[in-house]
Amino acid sequence: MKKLLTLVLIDTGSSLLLGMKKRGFGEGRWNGFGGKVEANETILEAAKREVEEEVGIQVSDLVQVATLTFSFRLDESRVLEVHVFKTTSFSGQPVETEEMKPQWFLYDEIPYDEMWPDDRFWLPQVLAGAKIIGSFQFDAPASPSHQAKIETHHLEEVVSF
Ligand code: 8OG
Repeated sequence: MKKLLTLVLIDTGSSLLLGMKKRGFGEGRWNGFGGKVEANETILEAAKREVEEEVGIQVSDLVQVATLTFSFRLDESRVLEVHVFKTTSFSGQPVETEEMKPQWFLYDEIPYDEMWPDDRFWLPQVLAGAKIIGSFQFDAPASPSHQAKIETHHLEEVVSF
């Protein structure tokens, strides 16, 4: 079954707010903020809720910049569809939570080696203003002991969502 997830990039135009994931799926990696869409909410509502829960700020003016689909050869039952949004508007101060430790990174200091391996394929394009539909096939879902490898990927630039 396909699982719907959100990912929010808080972006000033020259730096990006990332969080070090402290627990769960993606632990030990820097990422934007997001998580699962619950049954009673829209994708956009989920995106805003997750940012507030994970880093304590309120975001508005979210613009969708990517839809990324992830599949895993060794676990075909698992397919993730991640809706990625970008915004420059937020209120409040980023705070560390049980889930994430936030830090601002200048664009040329983004720590791709400590991020999901697909991010280096699509994130630079998104930060440069592109909108992307992407799909990535990994060998297996990542676990702390296993660095998942990308086997195939496909990216397409779109005009709008
Ligand atoms: O609820 P949970 O923390 O498990 O949500 C996972 C978060 O990680 C969610 O924001 C979506 C995001 N995510 C993936 N896969 C990938 C990926 O390959 N790259 C990036 N940058 N984020 C991902 O689930």
